[in-house]
Amino acid sequence: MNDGGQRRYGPLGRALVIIPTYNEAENIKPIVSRVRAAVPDAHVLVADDNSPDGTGKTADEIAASDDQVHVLHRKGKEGLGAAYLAGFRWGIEHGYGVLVEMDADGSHQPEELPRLLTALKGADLVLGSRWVPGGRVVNWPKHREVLSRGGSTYSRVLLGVPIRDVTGGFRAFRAETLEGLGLEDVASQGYCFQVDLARRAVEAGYNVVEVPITFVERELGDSKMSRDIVVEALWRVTAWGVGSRANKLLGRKPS
Ligand SMILES: Nc1nc2c(ncn2[C@@H]2O[C@H](COP(=O)(O)OP(=O)(O)O)[C@@H](O)[C@H]2O)c(=O)[nH]1
Ligand SMILES: [Mg+2]
Repeated sequence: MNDGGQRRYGPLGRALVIIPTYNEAENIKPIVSRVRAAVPDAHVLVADDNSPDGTGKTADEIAASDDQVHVLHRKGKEGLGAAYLAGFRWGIEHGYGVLVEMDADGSHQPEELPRLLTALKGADLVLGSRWVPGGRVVNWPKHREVLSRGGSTYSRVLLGVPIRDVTGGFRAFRAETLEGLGLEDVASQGYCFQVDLARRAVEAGYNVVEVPITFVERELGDSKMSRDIVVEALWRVTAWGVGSRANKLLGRKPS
C-alpha cells in the first residue's frame, strides 16, 4: 500500500465537496457557507434524498445564487452509501479531479479541508481520522465513541486494513482512485459503506493516508444512526473478513 513516497502524483484537479443530506434544514446553509469560505475554489454538491424538512429546497435557493453550488435531488431515503455513489458519478461525469465526502451537520469542519487536500497531493486517498495522534472528538456521547473505536478495531483486525479510523466519513479521493475501486458492485448502504471503500482502496494497492481531525458532535438536527446500520456493518464486515480468509486459505484472489 505505502510506496514510501517514491511515486509521483499528478496535480490535483478541481475539487467537489459532496454533502449528503437527509433532514438537515438547520445545518445546510451554515455548512455550505463554511465550505465556500474555507476552500473558495472548490465546488459543492448537496446530495439530498428528498428530505421532508425541505433541505433540498433550501439547497436549491443557495445554488440559485452561487454557481459553485449544485444540488442532486434523489427520490427518497436510500442511505448514505447510495447518495455518495450518485454524487461520485455526477462529479466524475462533470470532470472533477477530487471528490470529497463531508457530513452536513458540522461534525466535519470545513476549515480542516485545506489540510486534507494538501495531503492528497502525495496520496491516492486521504482519510480524516479521529483515532490517530492529534485527532479527537468533541461532545460525542461515550457510547458513540466506544462503538466507533470498536468498529474500527474490529474492521482493522478482521480485514487486515492498517487504518485507525475506518468508519469516518471525512475523506478526499482522487477521481482516478474512485475509478479504480470497482464501485459498480458496492452494495453497502449505511456507515459500512466507508469501511467498504477503505478496504477496496487498500486491496487495490492505493496509498491511503490518515490526517488527524477534530470531530465535533452535531448541535442541530438528529442523527440518522440506527440499530439497522450497526447490524448491517457488523454482518458485512464479518462476511468480508471470513471471505478473504477463506480465499487466502484456498489460494484464490480476493473477490
Ligand atoms: N442523502 C442522504 N444523506 C444521509 C442519509 N443518512 C444520513 N445522511 C447524511 O449523512 C451525514 C451523516 O449522518 P448523521 O446522521 O450525522 O450520522 P452520525 O454522524 O453517524 O450520527 C449527514 O449529513 C446526514 O444528513 C441518507 O439516507 N441519505
Ligand atoms: Mg453526524
